[in-house]
Amino acid sequence: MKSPVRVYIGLGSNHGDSHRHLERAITQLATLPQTQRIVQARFYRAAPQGVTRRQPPYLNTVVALDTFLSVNELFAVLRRIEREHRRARPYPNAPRTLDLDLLLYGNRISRSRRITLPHPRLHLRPFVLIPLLELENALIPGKERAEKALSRISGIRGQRLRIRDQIVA
Ligand code: PH2
Ligand code: MG
Ligand code: MG
Repeated sequence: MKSPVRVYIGLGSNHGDSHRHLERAITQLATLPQTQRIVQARFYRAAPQGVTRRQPPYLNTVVALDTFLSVNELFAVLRRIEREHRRARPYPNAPRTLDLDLLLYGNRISRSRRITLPHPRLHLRPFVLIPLLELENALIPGKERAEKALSRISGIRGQRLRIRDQIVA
């Protein structure tokens, strides 16, 4: 019997009712076909990272799923859910109602034109690593475990502070 793949998805919102967008997206993910188990981390309020224009803070979390969906199927589903939340893309890194990033798909490494696995910036982002670590000290294939990645960047001034303002949902 084939076994499901453990995947991790990063969720972010900094436009509209972010709390509602994340809650609804998690319900949508939990009811996907061929998908078994969903575990969610708490919600974190985090300053936008790596953006050039001023924009509102993010609400971020991470969920884990066990799924039989392929990478391509899952990727298509994530884009569809974003569209259902009226996600617009007026310019790169614009504030968004919902961003769903495929972080890890089992231990898959992929550099196709559309999908890079693991997510190329996962190991540099405390707003991803901190909620991810609530679920598991996951191995970032080709790199190291999440805890190690976080310890590497937490020395960088301010990185940790920006995510300290935590909401327990
Ligand atoms: N997403 C980005 C850029 N910057 N900053 C935070 N705190 N959270 C995000 O989800 C985020 C970001 C691009 O997707
Ligand atoms: Mg993103
Ligand atoms: Mg994205």
